Amino acid sequence: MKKLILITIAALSAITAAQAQDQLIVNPDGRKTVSLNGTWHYIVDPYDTGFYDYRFKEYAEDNSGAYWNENTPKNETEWTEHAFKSPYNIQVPGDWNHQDRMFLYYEGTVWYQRNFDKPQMANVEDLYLYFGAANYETHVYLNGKKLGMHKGGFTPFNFKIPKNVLKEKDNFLVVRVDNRRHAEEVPTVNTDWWNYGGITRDVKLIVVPQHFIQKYNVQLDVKQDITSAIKKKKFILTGFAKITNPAAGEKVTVEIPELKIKEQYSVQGDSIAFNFEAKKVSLWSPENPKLYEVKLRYGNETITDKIGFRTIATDGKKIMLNGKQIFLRGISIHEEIPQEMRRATSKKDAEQLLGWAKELNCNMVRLAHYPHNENMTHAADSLGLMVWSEIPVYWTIEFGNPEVLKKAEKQLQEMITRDRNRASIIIWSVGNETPVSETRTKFMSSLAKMAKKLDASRLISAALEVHHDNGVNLVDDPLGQYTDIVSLNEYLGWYSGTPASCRTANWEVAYNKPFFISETGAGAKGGFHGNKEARFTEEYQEWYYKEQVNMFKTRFPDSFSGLSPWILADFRSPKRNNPDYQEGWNRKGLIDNNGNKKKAFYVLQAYYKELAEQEK
Ligand code: GCB
Repeated sequence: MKKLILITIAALSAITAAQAQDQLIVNPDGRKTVSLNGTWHYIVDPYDTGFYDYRFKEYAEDNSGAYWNENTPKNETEWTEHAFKSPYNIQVPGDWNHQDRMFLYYEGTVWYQRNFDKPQMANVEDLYLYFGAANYETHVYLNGKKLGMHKGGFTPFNFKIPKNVLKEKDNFLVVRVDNRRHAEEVPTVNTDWWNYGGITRDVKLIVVPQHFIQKYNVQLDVKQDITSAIKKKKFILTGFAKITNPAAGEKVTVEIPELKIKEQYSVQGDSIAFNFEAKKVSLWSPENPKLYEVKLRYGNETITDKIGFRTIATDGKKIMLNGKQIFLRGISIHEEIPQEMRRATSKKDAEQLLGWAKELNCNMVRLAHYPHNENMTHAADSLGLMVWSEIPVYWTIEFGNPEVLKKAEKQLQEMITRDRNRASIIIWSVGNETPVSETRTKFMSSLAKMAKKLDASRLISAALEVHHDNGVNLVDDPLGQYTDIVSLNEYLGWYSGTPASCRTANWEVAYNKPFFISETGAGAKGGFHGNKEARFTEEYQEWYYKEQVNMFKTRFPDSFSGLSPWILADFRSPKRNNPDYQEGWNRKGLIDNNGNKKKAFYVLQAYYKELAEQEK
């Protein structure tokens, strides 16, 4: 009996170990990698036939019916009911929805498969399989063995490949991706965006030595007085590195050649924390998106990154970038290429979206409503666009469920771990339009506190809703106590009244903090013209923007510190079913689904130009 218990415990811990997600390795592109992007095979499996047996029990690992097992019949008499082969081909990265019409509305399981050979490189000591993201629940199998599982559609994850599982040739990699929505997930079942499924971001093998730096951070010390540092041209840089499997006596070198910095640190336990002085640092800003090459060396590995240095803080009602007040000229963006009805993934996609934001004279973008791919944050770094980055805690999720909080916390942690070296990111947002209640405020404030604890060098926010009180638009959501910036989604003239309501609206913010409009917008079908009172005409949207701008200039509190209107481009949403004007599109884009600019684009562009000129 005792023996049996021991065996069971051993078996259970083996499963947990296999399924636990390995610590996220940051900056794969700054290391040795082999891309596994390209053409994969797939099986669509709405009934999860490849996962459960006919009693609907999960298959044993070695069962030949399980789709993670290669099951090629040796001759025509052998039974088999699955195989991965052409023409069932799918591109990775890429949502499945746009790849074949039959996938447009699909929500369920798709199995992906490809083969790969062991990379032929010097120092291949350990291999990790890395996914930029897959939406939503992903199970990964190699040569019939489960490597692990990950939940969350917009953050990266990796699994170590055990040496005894890897073969020299023809490794059989199978990935089960399920994008079904569930009440107890993050996001929950109800969102105003398309539930694109699949392996939406890059897949790669990361080649690391046995002892390596898993994550690190190099930044300006937020505790220094930045104005005097600028005057004296003397700055304190600070940071850390965390080592996987540290080797006795091995040191970490941090090098910034252009600043003539080369420092060595001994590892304490599994990490180093550092602080050093740097002279004449050219600070990162929208006007000067300066990035320095930073190298971190440990043992056989040198990781290369490009990092900008800047500080972001608040001073009463002001937002301060490098010690100077800044107004955020933003725009909200979904990670979607409207002309092709698909998720944005590549560098080129990022350049299209952020290029439009630059044309609009933006200095900031709100990447809604989930962490966007790394090409976006890297492009923002080099284009000089400040970023609001958000986790998909959206609308009414299960705030009373502690498991849901854990899921949100995990996504927050993954987002911050991945992107904390991006100078462009100035705001971590913990959610959007969550309905006020005690339970929700407890949930949301614990996320805000966690974000601060993980990264004290950025501002925390969340998009809130207005409270109508005796003819006043009052921004007094109790969550505002926990955020650095009080942000509001405001649709005056679209969801209530006409744009003319802006002329008489009264505004009050209950906090002595910067006030930010995280959304405002109106729908218009590109190319549809008419009377400005008529909904969905470009003229209505243009009028809306004119009245809004006028209200910002004349009736807004002095804490008004920026805006990110909704939204750069039209985006797909199953919730938008007006048959004449929407047809499955949220039409609040300033750019339509063919890439054409609507009239309102030019109103915002002119306002931003004016603001930019005032700043000079
Ligand atoms: C909002 C939501 C956003 C919607 C938008 C709209 O407040 O935050 O996700 O898409 O309104 O168009 O109504």
